[in-house]
Amino acid sequence: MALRTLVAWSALGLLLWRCALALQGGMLYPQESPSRERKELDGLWSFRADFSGNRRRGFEEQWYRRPLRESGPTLDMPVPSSFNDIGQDWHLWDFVGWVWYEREVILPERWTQDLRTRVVLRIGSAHSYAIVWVNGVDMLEHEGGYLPFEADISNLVQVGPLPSRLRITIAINNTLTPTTLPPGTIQYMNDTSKYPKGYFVQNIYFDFFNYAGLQRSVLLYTTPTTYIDDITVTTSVEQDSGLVNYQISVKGSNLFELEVRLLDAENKVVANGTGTQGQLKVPGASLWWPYLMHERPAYLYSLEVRLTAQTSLGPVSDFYSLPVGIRTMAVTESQFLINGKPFYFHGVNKHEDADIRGKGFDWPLLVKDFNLLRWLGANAFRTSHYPYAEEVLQMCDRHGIVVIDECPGVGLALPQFFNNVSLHHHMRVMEEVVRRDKNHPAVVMWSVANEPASHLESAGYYLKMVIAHTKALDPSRPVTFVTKSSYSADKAAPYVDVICLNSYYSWYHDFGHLELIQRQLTTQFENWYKTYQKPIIQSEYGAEAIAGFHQDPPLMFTEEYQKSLLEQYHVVLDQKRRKYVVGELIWNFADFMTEQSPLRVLGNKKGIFTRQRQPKSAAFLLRERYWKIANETRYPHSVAKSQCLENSAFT
Ligand code: BDP
Repeated sequence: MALRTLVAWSALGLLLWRCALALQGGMLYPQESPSRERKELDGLWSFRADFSGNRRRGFEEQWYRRPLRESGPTLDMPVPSSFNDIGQDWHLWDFVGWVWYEREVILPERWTQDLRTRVVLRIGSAHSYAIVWVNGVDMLEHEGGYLPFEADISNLVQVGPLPSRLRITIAINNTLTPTTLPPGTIQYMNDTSKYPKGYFVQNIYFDFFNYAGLQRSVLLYTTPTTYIDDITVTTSVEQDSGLVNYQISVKGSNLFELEVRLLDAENKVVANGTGTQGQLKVPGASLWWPYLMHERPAYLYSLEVRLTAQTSLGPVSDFYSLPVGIRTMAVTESQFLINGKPFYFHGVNKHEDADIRGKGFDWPLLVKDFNLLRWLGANAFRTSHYPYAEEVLQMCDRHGIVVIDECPGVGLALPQFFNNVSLHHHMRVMEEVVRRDKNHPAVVMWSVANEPASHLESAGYYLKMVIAHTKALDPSRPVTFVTKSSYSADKAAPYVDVICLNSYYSWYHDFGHLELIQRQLTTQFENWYKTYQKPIIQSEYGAEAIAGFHQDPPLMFTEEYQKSLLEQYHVVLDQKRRKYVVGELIWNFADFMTEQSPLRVLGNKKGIFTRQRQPKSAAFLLRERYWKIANETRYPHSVAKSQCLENSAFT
């Protein structure tokens, strides 16, 4: 077996240290610690969509200058949530343009009086362009949904007598343009016999509803003025020792000391170090294994970093604790190795949406989805088609669910989307994704795009640059994009480490003809493998089924057809997975909302679960299959049992 040394941790772990991210500053997840506090601003915000013709009344009238209620009527808007499904007004559901959020908050005295405290405002995500004012002062702008951004607001809050009352105003624009990710276009309908003057529609080139708003938590948190700004961890294994390489960046002062300790799951210190970078050696380390791959999955250590510093105002200390999973990864011509063992992705693609909260982050939904993943015996998912909330990745780390982390590079369908401005933005988005997610052991691969028009020469160059940039940011992980082009036309496949293929045989092609799937899928795999000799993941396949629709013999849109289509795919996947196919991800975990179209019945119904997370027949089929594969591929070999249901056939 010729080992492709694309992603061997041991060789490359150190490299990562030298590869500083182009972005300034870290994006550590805000946590409470002896030196840090957080205050969540979730709950009800005041809200107004700017329905004016040019959507700019809010700027013309400077709505950020005074409380929003003083410039007109406001709605109650829950945060986190998408604003679209909350109201009863269809115009809000479909709104394109600027919406305004506002919230007032009173800060604790110690935050405003102790000048050794740094106060930060963090927005988990705002889709898609955001401007933030605090007490009417313009603090921050950010382009791109699905990723966090923050501003140090200490100067603003540490000024006067108590109480320190903050008014936070956030204007968000969900308009998609040829240079946003995802891209889109605005089309003015000029035929006044059909449309009123100024009428426009937003065209998008992807298949999910463009939910928008403050869809993740907004919070305030503190650090000392000299603080741990970022931590980068890479791991490798040498004989039976785990090696944890760390690099720490500190901001605020050059006069500091750092102590680093690694604790095991029982809180026992297993290694320690000092300084901004180093390597910790853990003899007999417990490795981080994916769910169902090993008897002891998802083992996490904690890297505790303690900073002490001298400042002009006196000594300060900071403390941050980062979960660390020790694991290795490598890609060969035909395998994806985790901890030196072949890993087979048997999982799902997801979306973040569900019922009235749209894409708003929600703990019950998160826990339910993880229970369903474990019930299913799924060991992986792709964050189709944008980075998910950080809390999702934390769950993956804890439960051993492997993640292909995808950026919002979806809908790159038109030639004009492959321009230099987009390329620059796409690279920056990858910097933000890697900066946020680099320390999650669950993340094993970056996906820079979904189904771009990769048959175009311009797309080939564009994707080559984005992939190269991503590899420079993080040489430790493989990089891919997901293609639907043919093996002979794709111009960017030469640059990926793993080929990810979407195909919809007997659904979008030769619909109704299930008997063609085996032939067409076999040809697909063989052509791609012959051309590239790289491992292949069937990154999407599936069929629509409306829960409760039944027909025998199976017809499209029934549960039976969905199930039969999957069965046909599985025959070929079973032949190829022992060779070079290293994964299968069903499209989709659950039904999800889309734009309205004659092809969609209240959204996309390719879920194996409904949008309310109830199983269709296909879910039971996949469950049986995933547990079977898990039991074939477990190390050391032993039979795993579903821990989820007592009345299950698998317990
Ligand atoms: C694939 C896209 C996915 C769609 C799916 C479908 O990657 O976003 O939802 O098709 O049509 O091509 O169901």
